[in-house]
Amino acid sequence: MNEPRRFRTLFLSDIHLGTRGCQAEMLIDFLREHDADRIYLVGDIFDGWRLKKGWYWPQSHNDVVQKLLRKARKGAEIIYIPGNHDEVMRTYLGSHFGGIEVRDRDVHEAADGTRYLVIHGDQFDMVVMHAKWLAHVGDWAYTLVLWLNGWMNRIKRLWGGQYWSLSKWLKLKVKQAVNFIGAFEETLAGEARRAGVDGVICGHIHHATIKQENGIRYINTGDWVESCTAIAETDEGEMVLIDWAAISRARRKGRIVDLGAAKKSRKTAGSKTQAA
Ligand SMILES: [Mn+2]
Repeated sequence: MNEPRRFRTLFLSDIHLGTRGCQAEMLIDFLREHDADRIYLVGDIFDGWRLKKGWYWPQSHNDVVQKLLRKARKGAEIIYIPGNHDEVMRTYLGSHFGGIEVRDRDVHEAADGTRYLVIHGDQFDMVVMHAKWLAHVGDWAYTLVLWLNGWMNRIKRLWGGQYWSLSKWLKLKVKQAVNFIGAFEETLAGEARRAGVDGVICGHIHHATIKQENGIRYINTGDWVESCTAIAETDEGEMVLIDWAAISRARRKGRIVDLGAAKKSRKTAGSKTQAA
């Protein structure tokens, strides 16, 4: 087995452990093959809303947790930034669990000096919904909407919190969803600017990307429900998007090619033996 590929930092979000949609096996493979000095868990790591409706926790979901704890034991710094589906973790801000620290948001300084705000992103749902009129009002209204957003989430949860699936929504209303993604990216980039940093790394909308948005670096980690993506920082501070589903697919195809290559090399080796 190959040595795991080491990065300076890994960013993972929207794993949704505790739901049938969670691609735990894919994530276990990914964690087996990747290591980092620092790992950010950028929210919705487990799905408290779903678990409250009915307990679903197969062995593979345990294995994901064990793999992460093991990385922490071996010296990785792990920072847990809660999201809306695991917002129960927001009551533990500043706490440590088996070497994992819980923070509401963080500023990550990359090796090249670029500073990123790391946040899940649900805090801005209402800002995104009302982006148009919020652009015309003052700072106090923006702050008020952020505050309301927190309460809206709490009320939603009290009512049993309808499970919000972006993919389902995408299929229903493609055009509006595209607009929503655009507005989300703009809002989060705006928040990074307010925080006085160069970029933002977030999750929440299950749509992985690395782009420039009005002079701000916008990075989304994607998810482990559909896309199986992660963001990794190299030792030089470069941010790369790892599409693990695509890599796994290519490998499955590659295995057939490899078998052919092995046959060929055996033939070559055979002819060499004959010649010798
Ligand atoms: Mn979320």
